Amino acid sequence: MSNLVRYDVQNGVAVLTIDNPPVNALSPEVWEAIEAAVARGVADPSAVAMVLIGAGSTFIAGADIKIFDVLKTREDSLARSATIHALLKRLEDATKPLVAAIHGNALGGGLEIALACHFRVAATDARVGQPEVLLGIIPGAGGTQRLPRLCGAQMALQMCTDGKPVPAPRALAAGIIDDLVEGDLLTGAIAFATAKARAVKIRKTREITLGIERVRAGLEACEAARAALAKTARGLGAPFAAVSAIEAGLQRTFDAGSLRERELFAACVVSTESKALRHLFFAEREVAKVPDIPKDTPVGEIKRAAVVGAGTMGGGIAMAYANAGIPVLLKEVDDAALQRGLATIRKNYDVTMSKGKMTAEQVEKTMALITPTTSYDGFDQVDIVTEAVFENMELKKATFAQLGKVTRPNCILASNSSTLDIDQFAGASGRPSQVLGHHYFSPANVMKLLEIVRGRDTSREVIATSLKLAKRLGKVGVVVGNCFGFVANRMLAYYMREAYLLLEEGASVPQIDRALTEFGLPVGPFGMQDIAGIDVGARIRQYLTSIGKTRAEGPQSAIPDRLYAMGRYGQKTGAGWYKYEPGSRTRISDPLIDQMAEEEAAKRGLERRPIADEEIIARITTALANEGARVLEDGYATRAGDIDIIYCHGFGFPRASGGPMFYAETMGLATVLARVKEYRGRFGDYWEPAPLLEKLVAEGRGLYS
Ligand code: 3H9
Repeated sequence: MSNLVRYDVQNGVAVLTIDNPPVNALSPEVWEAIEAAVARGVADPSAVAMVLIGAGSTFIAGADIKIFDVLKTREDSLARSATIHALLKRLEDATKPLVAAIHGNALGGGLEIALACHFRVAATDARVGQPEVLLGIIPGAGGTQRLPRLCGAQMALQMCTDGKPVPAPRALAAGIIDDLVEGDLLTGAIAFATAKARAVKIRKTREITLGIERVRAGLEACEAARAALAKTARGLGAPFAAVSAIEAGLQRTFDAGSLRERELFAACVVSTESKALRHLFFAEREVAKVPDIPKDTPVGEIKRAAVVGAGTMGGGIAMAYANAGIPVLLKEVDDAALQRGLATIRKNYDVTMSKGKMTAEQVEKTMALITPTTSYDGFDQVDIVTEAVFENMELKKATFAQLGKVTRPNCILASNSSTLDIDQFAGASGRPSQVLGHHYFSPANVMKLLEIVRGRDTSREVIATSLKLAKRLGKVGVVVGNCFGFVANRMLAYYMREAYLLLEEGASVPQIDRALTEFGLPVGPFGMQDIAGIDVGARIRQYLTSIGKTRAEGPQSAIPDRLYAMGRYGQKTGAGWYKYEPGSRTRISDPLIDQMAEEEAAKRGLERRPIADEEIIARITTALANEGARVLEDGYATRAGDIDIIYCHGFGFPRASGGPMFYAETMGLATVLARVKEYRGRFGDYWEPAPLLEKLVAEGRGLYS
C-alpha cells in the first residue's frame, strides 16, 4: 500500500491518514490511495468503521492544482472528472461507516471527499469550502450535487460562487458537518465512528432528497444568484457555471446533475479565465521566493512600529499595523495635522463598523494600538519606522537623517515613497543596510500590495523581515528594484502616457475610463487620477524636470499640468478630469477637457479621429507589456508573475486576465511585438520594442518558460 495514505486500526476503527505534505493536495495517486485504504478498511474484520483524517496542518486543500495544466482539452477534463465521480461513488458505497475528520481546511476536492463520506466531524477551528471559482473552475467532484443536499441550495450557491470558506460551527449549523470535536480530533472522530457504527444506518449524501418546497426555493435562489452575479462577476464564466450545475442538480437526478457538473467543469478547466487564475495562485506564492534570499535568512521580529506622517498614506499604514495587532507610534509635525489624521482613521473605522465588519469594542481596541505623537520620543523602542511624508526628495532625506539618529541601529527604516531613489534616503540615514522602500497602495489599510524596494545596500535580513511582515499585515509583498517609480509606477507612466495621447487623438475621458472598466479594471486612468490627486503627479513631473528627466518617453501631454495650474486636483477640489457636486463622488464629464484636448491636438498638428474601445485597450495593454518586459530585462522585477501580482493587487488589473504580462502571453508575444512595431510606424519612435520581447519572439519562447 502507498504511504500517501497510512493505515492502522485503533479501538476497532480503521484510521486512514492522508500524508501528502504540505497540504494533502489530491494528486491522482492520492485519490487512488484513499480508495485503496477504504477498500482495505471494509475488508478488515478488525475494523467496524473508518476515519479519514489528514496528517499535518490540514485535512485536504483540494485537487492538486498543477494537474489541471495536464488537462489540455475539454475531453481530458471530462474523463478526469468522470473517473473521480465514479471513485467517490465507490467510497460512498462502502459498507462500513466512513467518517471524515476535518482539521485545518477541507477545500475543493477535499470537501467533496468529505461529502462522499457518510459522516463529517471537525475541529472547532476548521473551515470547509468550495473555492474552485477562485481558480476559474467549479467543483468537479460532485460538490455542486452533494453540497446542496446537505445544506440547501442557497448556502451551496453562496459557497460555490464566492469561494469563501465557512467556519466549522457554521457548517455544523447548516448540516454540512455532523459534529464538532473539542480536544483531540482523532480521538473524537473514533468515538463518533464507533457510536455511529452501532447506532445508525449508513447515510449516502447522494441519496438525500430535498423535497418539492426546498427544490422550488433552490431554483429561485439560482435565478437570484445569477442576477447578483450579473453585477459582481461580469465577464466571468465560472460563477455562472457553478449556478448552472447546482440548478441541474435540483432539476434532475443525482447522476444527470453530476453529468452536467462534469460538462461545465470541463469547459471551465480549459478556459483562459481558469488558466489566468491558476497562474495567479502560484505566482502569489512564488513571489515570496527571492532567489538570493534563502529560506534560512534570519528574520527580525517586529513588535513595535512607528509611522512618520499622518496623511492619507501614513494614516492607512498605521491602520494596517494596528489591524495586525502591532502597536504603532504615529508622528506628525503639529497637533492640528495629527488630529486631522486621527479623525480620518476614526472615520475609516466607523465605516468598517457600519458594514458590520468590526464591533465597537474591536475598533476601540485597535485604535488604542495607535499612539499619536508630535515628537520622536519612543522611536528608540521601535523595530521599524515607515516614513510617509510628502513626496519630496529633500524633505525625505532630512527625515531619514533624523531617523538615523533617533532609532536603534537595528531598526528598519522604510520609505513609502512611490517613485524616489531609496539609495539617497539610505545615504542620508547613515545606515544604508537597514533602509528600503515599503511602497503601499492607497488605501494602505485595504490594498493588498506592498512593493518592497531593495536599495543598493539593503541587507538580506531586512528584505526577509519585510516579506514576513507583509504577510502579517495581510499583504502580498513583492520585492522590486530601485528604479524611478519602482515597478508599479514605472509601468503606470506608460499606461498614463497612452491614456493622455488617446484623449488628444480623439477619444474622450469617459470613453477611455469606460473601455478600461469594461476590460475589468475597477476604475479607469482618469477616474483613478482624480482619486489619487492630479497634484501628486504634477509634483513628480516638476521634480523630474528639475533633474532633466521624463517619466515615459514620447510626447508629454500638457493637459495634466494645465489642470494642476487651475487648481483642479481631482475629487478633493471638486474638479479634475471630471467635475463633482459638493460632497459627491459621481463623475460628471466636463466639456472643458474636450476643448483642452482639441487645443493640444491642434498644437501637435493632430487631426482628431473616432477611436474604438479595442484600440484603447490594445494601446494601453501593449504599453504595459512592453515596459514590463523592459523592467524584467533590467532586473527590477524577478519574474513576469511578480509584475502580474503587482498589477492585480496594486491596481485591480482583472485577475481573470492573469495580469498584464500573462495577458500579453495569452495574446501571443508575437502579436504584442507586431503591435509595438505598428504603433512605432503610426505614432513615432518613442514606441520602441523591448529587447526582451524581440528576443523571446525570435526564439519562440514565452515570458514564463
Ligand atoms: C479542486 O479541488 C477541484 C475539484 O473540485 C475537482 C477535481 C476533479 N494544489 O497557500 P500556502 C501549495 S481545485 C497544489 O502557501 P497556507 C502551495 O502552492 C482546488 N498545491 O499555505 C504552496 O506551495 P509552495 C481547490 C497547493 O497555509 C503550499 O501548498 N482548492 C494546493 O497559507 C502551501 O500553500 C483550493 O483552491 C493545491 N490545491 O494556505 C485551495 N494548495 O510551498 C488552495 C496549496 O511550493 N489552497 N498548495 O509555495 C489554499 O487556499 C491554501 O493553500 C490553504 C493553505 C488555505 C490550503
